Amino acid sequence: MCTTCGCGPDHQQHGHDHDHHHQHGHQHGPQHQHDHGQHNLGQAPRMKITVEEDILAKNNRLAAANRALFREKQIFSLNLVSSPGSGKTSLLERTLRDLGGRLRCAVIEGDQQTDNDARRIAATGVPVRQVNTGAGCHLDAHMVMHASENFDLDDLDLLLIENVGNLVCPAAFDLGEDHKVVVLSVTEGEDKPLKYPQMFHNSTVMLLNKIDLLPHLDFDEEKCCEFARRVSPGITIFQVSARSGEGMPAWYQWLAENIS
Ligand SMILES: Nc1nc2c(ncn2[C@@H]2O[C@H](COP(=O)(O)OP(=O)(O)O)[C@@H](O)[C@H]2O)c(=O)[nH]1
Ligand SMILES: [Mg+2]
Repeated sequence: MCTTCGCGPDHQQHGHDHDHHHQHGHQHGPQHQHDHGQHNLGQAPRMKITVEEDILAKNNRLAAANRALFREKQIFSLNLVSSPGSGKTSLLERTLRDLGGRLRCAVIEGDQQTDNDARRIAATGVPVRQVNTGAGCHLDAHMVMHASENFDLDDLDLLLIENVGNLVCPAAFDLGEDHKVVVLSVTEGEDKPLKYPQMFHNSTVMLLNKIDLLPHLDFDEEKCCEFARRVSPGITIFQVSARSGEGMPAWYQWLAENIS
């Protein structure tokens, strides 16, 4: 069971090597800090914290191994995070169709069930691997490690990872990516950066998608960007439409500047 979010048995399937020598001195994410604040409530929360630290500490070790491998192979890697339906797959499809010829790309698709998104990506001609998390609400570093074994890493410039749609749990799990890219669509409301600050704080880029719909909404773009910068002062924001292509060249420029 993932004790970070209580989201199911999937971590046990991947082998939870409970190492009691590593129960202290872990890197503590914001989730831990929150739970540590509940120490004085009794025994049960303390036990939960220990298991949770083990899960995240193990994930961090595997993420560090992924990061080292991707760096060695000179692969730029991005972890796309968002609510379900904000347009992650649509943005990937458009990006791959527009840049595919110029960059060697591969995609890891994360969803609880189905290979729908992997099929959409495969139609662009780019190598793709679907990971189904079952009850799990996020990808972890172990899943990414195994999924990436399906690609020729010597023949890759850009690895794009689409996380499970969820603005909460994926924020806590480092996959070894260079950057998290949070996708927010204008139909979700401008207050989401304030409601889910961890995700926006941990992201380098925000893609504000579906701007083609703005004429039909009362979404306040300026406020949304101000909220995003309030929780993540250095965040780079691109306002885009995966449908019309508006704003996409600036995103491509950012990619080009960051890929070695
Ligand atoms: N109008 C509009 N619809 C979009 C845009 N991007 C995605 N969509 C639609 O939003 C829905 C969810 O998109 P999808 O890419 O599957 O989102 P994901 O769940 O984040 O991967 C689909 O019906 C898309 O056609 C956009 O820029 N504008
Ligand atoms: Mg998708």
